[in-house]
Amino acid sequence: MGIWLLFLLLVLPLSALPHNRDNLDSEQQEALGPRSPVILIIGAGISGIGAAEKLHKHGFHNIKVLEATGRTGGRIRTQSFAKGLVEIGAQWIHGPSPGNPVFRLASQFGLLSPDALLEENQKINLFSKPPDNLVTYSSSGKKINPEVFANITELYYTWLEETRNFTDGECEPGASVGSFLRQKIVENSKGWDKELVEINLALLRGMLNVECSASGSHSMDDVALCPFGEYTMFPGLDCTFPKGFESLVNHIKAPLPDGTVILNKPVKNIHWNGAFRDQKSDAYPVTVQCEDGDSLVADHVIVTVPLGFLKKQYLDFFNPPLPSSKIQAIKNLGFGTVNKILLEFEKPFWDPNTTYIQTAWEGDSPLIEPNNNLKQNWMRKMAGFVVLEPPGQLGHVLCCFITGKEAEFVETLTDEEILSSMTDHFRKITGNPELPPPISILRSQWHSQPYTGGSYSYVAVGSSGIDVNNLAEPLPTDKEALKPIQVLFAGEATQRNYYSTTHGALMTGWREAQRLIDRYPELRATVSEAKL
Ligand code: 6YU
Repeated sequence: MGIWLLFLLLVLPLSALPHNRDNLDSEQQEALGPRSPVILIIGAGISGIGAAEKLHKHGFHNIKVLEATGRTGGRIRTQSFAKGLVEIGAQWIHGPSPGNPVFRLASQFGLLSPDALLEENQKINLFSKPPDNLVTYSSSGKKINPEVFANITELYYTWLEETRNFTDGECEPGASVGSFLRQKIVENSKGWDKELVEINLALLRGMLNVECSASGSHSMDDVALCPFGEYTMFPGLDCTFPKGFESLVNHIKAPLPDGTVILNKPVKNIHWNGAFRDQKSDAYPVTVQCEDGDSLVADHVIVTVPLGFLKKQYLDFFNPPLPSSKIQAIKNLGFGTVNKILLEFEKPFWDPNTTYIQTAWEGDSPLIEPNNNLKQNWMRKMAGFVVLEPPGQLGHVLCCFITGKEAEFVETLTDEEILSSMTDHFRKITGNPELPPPISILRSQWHSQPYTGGSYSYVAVGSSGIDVNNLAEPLPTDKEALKPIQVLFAGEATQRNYYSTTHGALMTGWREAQRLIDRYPELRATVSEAKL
């Protein structure tokens, strides 16, 4: 401990510190009366709502969740489309098994289908695998022999598994998952039959596009190799919510008293490390300024805004500014765009048991830089079409994923432009020039959402899991430990092993709630254990 810090500890009277109960002894706390700490949570996604519910359950009654938009759920967003409900954000519980808190809550609330609850499904251990009953067309309309696809896929998944075997310090600086896979492809392609080279390369390009949508990156060359294996999967066969993913958020928030969540309340900035007074003249270390001119004081603020928002706003959002470790983390970590385009058809042009339709674009290869004429080539980035289930309840709907710069470009197109390109594409691959166009379209535009700025985070080349930890670190940081915790950070990008997922986000909301719960043992004593 520095000599000055020791000196301060000995001489500084408690009253000189910002008013916070965890600096006071029990007599002083009693004299202060039973004021519950004021906690503001910024953002009503699953991390913010999860934090609020946990704090409420543990006896904290002075909580407000400030949400910029007119709805809760954030990147969990269920909408009506075709004859049923679809997701334009999170879709699957990745790894639905008891270790996964989203699965646990969804099961408790009775939100899952009987299949999803089968024990044998919870035990399936998958990192990544191609969908069953998949059909592949070449861009000029030839059906690709499933055996050709199966052979190259098997190789690809072996290499992909290998990308997870590195640990810190084992990689060249700048090594990416993309560069590793490319090296494997170059080495292996020397042994391929001549007539398979073009199709294998086109198929591998498509697999890298799928990988971009899992990682949320423009290119796998942007995703750092060494920390890639830190991302952890729970076992279980991915499943969906029959009544929509938002049904989970609605259940989590149900116990919160009316008025806890304030919608259409964008926060402009957070002033911390101060002594801000409320009407009763109590002093608080933090005040939050809203875009509508309101200011709210707080003992603690939990910031759950997406990394995409922080990347644009971190300079103006915090006063005093963030420490350099946090700024570096915000700049270094990746946050890309993954969008969905949903298309409804009057009648399916695919066989009833098909679950996935993909295109191998002739001439494409992971060994050649993609042409960057986005207007002409955006469709080549499509990762394929998932056939959404069940057709009986939903209608005939295909959902396509598109990532990166191409996804951002598509956000600028009109529905008509997208429909026209899609119709041409389906006519070409099926060889049916009369194929009827889709009857309706719905798509996400996550990049243009001002309070999101993209889809989810990844550990980019030049960053590591340490950046994720630094982003999660509360303020003031340890060096200023004399001060109580004021600003806490949650949200998917702050979870080192489960980033980019709903369960990762929920874990971080709970983590930060627990950090506060641990600081107020006297509140814990007021809550019966049965409630917890
Ligand atoms: C999952 C899945 N999934 C698809 C797509 C997307 C995401 N995810 P939120 O943003 O929810 O909340 C913050 C709030 O803050 C928000 O409401 C803002 O409005 C508000 N806010 C911002 N600024 C503010 C201000 N100034 N004032 C006030 N409020 C403000 N996850 O589990 N399964 O299938 C998918 C998918 C298209 C966009 C997903 C999926 C990611 C989750 O949706 C996301 O992590 C959480 O919802 C975030 O919650 P939150 O609370 O943190 O923020 C190896 C390896 C690779 C690693 N990746 C593998 C996993 C792949 C991820 N899966 C993707 C697939 C799909 C389809």
